[in-house]
Amino acid sequence: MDTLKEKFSEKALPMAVEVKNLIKEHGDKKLGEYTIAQVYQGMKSITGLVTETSKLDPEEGIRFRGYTIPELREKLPKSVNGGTEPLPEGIFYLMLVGELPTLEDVTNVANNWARRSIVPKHVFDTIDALPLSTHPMTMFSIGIMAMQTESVFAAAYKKGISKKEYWDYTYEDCMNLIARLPRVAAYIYRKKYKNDVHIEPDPKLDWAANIAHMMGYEDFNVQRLMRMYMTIHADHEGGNVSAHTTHLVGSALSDPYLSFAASMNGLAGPLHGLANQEVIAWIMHMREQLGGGLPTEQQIGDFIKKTLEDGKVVPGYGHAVLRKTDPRFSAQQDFYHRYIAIDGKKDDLCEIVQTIYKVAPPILLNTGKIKNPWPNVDAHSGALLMHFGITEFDFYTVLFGVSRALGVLASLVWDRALGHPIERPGSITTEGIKKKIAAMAVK
Ligand code: CMX
Repeated sequence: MDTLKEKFSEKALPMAVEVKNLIKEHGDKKLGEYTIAQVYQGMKSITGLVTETSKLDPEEGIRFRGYTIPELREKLPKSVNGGTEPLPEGIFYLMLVGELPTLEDVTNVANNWARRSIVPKHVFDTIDALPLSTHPMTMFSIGIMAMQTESVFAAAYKKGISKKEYWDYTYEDCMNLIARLPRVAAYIYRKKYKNDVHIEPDPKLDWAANIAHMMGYEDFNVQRLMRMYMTIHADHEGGNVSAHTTHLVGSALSDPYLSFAASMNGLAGPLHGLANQEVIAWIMHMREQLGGGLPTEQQIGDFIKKTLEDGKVVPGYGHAVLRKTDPRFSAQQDFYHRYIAIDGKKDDLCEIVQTIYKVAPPILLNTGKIKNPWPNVDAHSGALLMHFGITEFDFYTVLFGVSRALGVLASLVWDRALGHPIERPGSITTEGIKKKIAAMAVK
């Protein structure tokens, strides 16, 4: 058993007993109530899931095992080669076992993933069989599905295993998947945009730096960005579409490949992860309409109003839970000011992102219906990638997906360790709701 797995089992197995007892003793206590509006409108704020890895506060933003993003940027181990941003291996360790890792722990995770990172050839062949015009997220999801042949959980289940062993095989699948995703993502990138010329992983590089390397970017600042990007996108508690989908599909004991591919299909939606692509497309469209250059505050304001008038969403703004500026947006702003906007240098696109941040919130607030007028993670991420020459913005959600694997797969291992059963919420018809309203009126 590898050291991380051993550490996980030491934490999770006693907790599984604790949770069983907790349900036995306190299972009939109430956590909250919900309204008809919540049932119709996406179950917002209904606590219906247990997720150990992170918790989202509407005002403060995400905490990973109790730590905010600024705390993690300071406390998580960095690359010994002059790194200033956390290594994503560290946030995975933290999410999985609930303790801040040492540099040695992080190096062990990195070596563990490197050992598991070989992607079978038929996965590349499957991606190759798709038309080049296929969206990168579709290629990614299909690539993950093609890799399902490797599921040790599915193989063990077929042979027959005890429920007590589920977490063990799930752990193996999740570690293998995380180890292999960078190669699959980079393969899609190079196939689609770089004449199908591929770059082998560099065993000396960490997981995130290797993504940059295999995509063809060796600049230290790109490695730095990739480490931060992979850390801040990793998890956003359990109810978002990608996390919830992994949990839901996994609850049917579909193996981690099936569960994660399903979640990536959700991340590919424009109201979720695809918003990072949409933000850049929207800004490009605005600049095109204005004949290029840096748009003024007035012009940006007018374009936002026009977007709303046309019945479209302003991408990168709003959130189902957050009610303040997303700390993941602030971390990226900080990255821009710390590493790019220095010595009088500026980046046009990043500057436009800052101006939108100034102009958009009052306009969105003024609609009277948008609950959160502040930017989310996707409002900034594309501009940073564009700055470093990664201009193929329909690829951006794949990077989000690689990062999201860290959180949702750590959660999936917990789901199996705690023995969470199949998910099956009840539903009601509108007729049923009307009857309930009528019954309430009589009382
Ligand atoms: N632009 C225009 N209208 C918006 C809006 C935005 N950025 N955000 C919310 N609204 C609208 C909703 O569409 C809804 O309109 P209707 O009543 O006509 O249906 C109304 O305001 C109320 O919505 P809400 O309760 O404030 O927001 P929701 O929880 O329903 O939706 C989200 C949240 C993120 C889907 C929404 O804010 C949105 O569409 N934002 C733009 C897309 C985006 O950036 N998504 C990325 C989110 C982060 C991520 O998952 O990666």
